[in-house]
Amino acid sequence: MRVDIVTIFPEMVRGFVREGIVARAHERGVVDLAVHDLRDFTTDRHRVVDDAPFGGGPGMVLKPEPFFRAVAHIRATRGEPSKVIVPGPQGRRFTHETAVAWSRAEHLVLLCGRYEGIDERVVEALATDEVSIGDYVLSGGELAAMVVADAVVRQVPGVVGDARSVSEDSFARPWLDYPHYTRPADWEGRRVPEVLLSGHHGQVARWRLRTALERTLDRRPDLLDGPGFPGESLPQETQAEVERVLRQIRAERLARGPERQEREQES
Ligand code: JD8
Repeated sequence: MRVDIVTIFPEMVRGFVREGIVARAHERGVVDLAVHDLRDFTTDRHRVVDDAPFGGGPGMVLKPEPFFRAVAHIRATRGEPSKVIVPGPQGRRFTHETAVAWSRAEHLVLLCGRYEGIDERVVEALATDEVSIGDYVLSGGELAAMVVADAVVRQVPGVVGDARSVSEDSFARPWLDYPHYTRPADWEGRRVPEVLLSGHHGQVARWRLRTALERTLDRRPDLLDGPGFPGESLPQETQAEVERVLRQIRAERLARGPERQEREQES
């Protein structure tokens, strides 16, 4: 897979490319990620990339020409992109499903905005997709582009060493992960749950499913009544087990009473 990121802050993105998952994918020859400085595609002496918005108002807007020249350069030197993605708060939500779908693409281009954003004609003429990574305000598209690249690249076969780590990722399942522990078994009096030291794989699996579902009920109940639940791709017996454990947790909580539950959640 090829990935090209166009930005006015190439050094910000290069750090991400040098470390972690994308670097590993690059070493393994699975992903080829290139960062392009938008200023290299200006034609004026001062390399100006922004201008005041038509219609007035605060801030600056990124000019169209450098983006058109950058994408033409990428087409000529790196081939026709499968997708040209513009991260922005006006985009459709980027989700795990999007990451999985885009991991099958041959060539992704990500265009990063700054200031008030990018001239809309760039989005109209060049973008295949406009995506937002979440409901909070970032100062530019770079962090969002890196989030998208990271999430997509780790779905490409051969990037994450142990394929189980990918298929067992939370959001690959429609509930949250269970808590993790490593040595020592006692850290200043804080003990690892006894069942994890027991060597009983069946008990460990049941404990993990139960704590995962308890956390999900507490922190992300929306995941459990969403349309993605209990998940079409899960084996039937897993689905049935999940439903059974959920009913059990809910029944226990009802029996315990709501006041006690609130106190327990605080501690
Ligand atoms: C791209 C410029 C900043 C946007 C004025 C401050 C994505 N989930 C997300 N939150 N924010 C962004 C995002 C923000 C961006 C740009 C992405 C380019 N800004 C602007 C308009 C209003 N500010 C994002 N994906």
